[in-house]
Amino acid sequence: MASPVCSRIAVIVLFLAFIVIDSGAELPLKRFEYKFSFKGPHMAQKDGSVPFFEFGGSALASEDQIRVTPSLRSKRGYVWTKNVVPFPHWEVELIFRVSGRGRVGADGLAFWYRTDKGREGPVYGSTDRWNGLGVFFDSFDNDNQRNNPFILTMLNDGSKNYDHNSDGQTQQLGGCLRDFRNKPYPVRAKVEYYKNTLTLWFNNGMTESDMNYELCMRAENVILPANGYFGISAATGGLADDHDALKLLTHSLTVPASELPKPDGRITEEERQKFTREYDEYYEKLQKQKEEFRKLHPERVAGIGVEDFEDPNVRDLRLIYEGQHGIHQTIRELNRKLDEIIGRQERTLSTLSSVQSGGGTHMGGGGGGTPQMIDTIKRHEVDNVLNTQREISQSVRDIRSIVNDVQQKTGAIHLNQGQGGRAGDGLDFKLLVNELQDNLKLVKKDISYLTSKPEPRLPTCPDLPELPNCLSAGHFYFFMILQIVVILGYISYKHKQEVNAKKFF
Ligand SMILES: [Ca+2]
Ligand SMILES: [Ca+2]
Repeated sequence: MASPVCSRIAVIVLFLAFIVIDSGAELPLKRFEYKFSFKGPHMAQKDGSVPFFEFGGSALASEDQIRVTPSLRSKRGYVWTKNVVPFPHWEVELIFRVSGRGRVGADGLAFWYRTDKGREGPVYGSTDRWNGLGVFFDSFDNDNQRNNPFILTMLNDGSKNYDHNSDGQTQQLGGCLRDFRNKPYPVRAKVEYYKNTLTLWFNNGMTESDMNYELCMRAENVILPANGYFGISAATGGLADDHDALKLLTHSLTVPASELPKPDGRITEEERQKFTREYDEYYEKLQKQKEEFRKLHPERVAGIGVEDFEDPNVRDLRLIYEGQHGIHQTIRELNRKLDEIIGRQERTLSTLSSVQSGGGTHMGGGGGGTPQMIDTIKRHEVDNVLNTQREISQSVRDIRSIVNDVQQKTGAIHLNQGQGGRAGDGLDFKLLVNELQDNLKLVKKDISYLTSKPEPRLPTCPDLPELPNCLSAGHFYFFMILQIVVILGYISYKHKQEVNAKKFF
């Protein structure tokens, strides 16, 4: 039960917060100033100009942006409002893109509010010694302090030269180290000058949102000259970036009436007479109109009385009462809706729990359903559920018949295997298996015999060379020739012996 209470408290706190914000709001009144703004689409006209702006140098306007400089070396471009800014407080949002192929870019882009239109010059494409404010988006690290890209604000009264060599670090009013180059979305800078306070917010372009602003700098007691011009300028150097201004959105800021200095109550006699005269004239006119109304609508005259014209105080009270009544009604309505939602949740939970505890009860025909079920479940939903259940039971029946079929076939196979003595395939199969088993046994036996048998003695050459069991071909021929020579020698010897013996006889 804690959640509904919390919800109601949250709603009430929200209302109170709105009331507090409303009553305590001291935000300036904002008005969009189209003569000091540009944005796409159709930004550039047919002749290439942008209404209420003038530009020069390398600046070029297209449908949806002004390319202040292209990514070419040593370029300078500038854009200025044609008219003098007539309002003392303002907020300017600049949406731009600085993109280049290099890891480091140059030189940077500047937003200006100054008393002259600083055409082509050395300070980010504009002239030096300005009178007013410069907000510099400095890409290139001239002083090698590894602190660029840097966003820097600088005031000047027309006497100072911007020090490029130190990146203006000693001259700045304030700034922040932020990378604004090559971001997925255009980056945004919002400059506000209100009641002598200068504030700069920066959106780093990592998202498309125009809300992700973070504070870059704030300075109080800043006095900017009146009647200045807004401008944008940019420059490239040895390195070059595209500097594209996509939008410039200017709002004038007005101090709320509650904060304006109260009149001291004294008015001149002339003004008093003028107001009195105006009041008399108005009163006479009103009386005349009442008379005319009475003449035109005599039937309603009786109903018109003093009570038809209410006192201003009474009217204020009535408006307050009506407002409170409206809030009261809204809270009651919210309460009612909350109760309704909680009731629905509880019903859903009870339905779920009843289904979980006794899922089969609703299948018997719905007679046992709770009253809430009858209230919430429609006829066609019940039909749908019944149809689905019918389909499911049909599927179950199909599956059961398939399973039976499979069981029967499996049983038949088992039977065939069990009755191995019968003729037919079963017999052949068994014979084949027996044969295979016998063969396998034989093979196994052979293998075990072979593995257990000692290694056969291979014929080897004798250790002694004089008893060769095996001969090489050379030895064989040698002994053969020797034998022939011995036999021939023996034959010739014997023949000689016989010849000698014949000589003695
Ligand atoms: Ca620099
Ligand atoms: Ca630097």
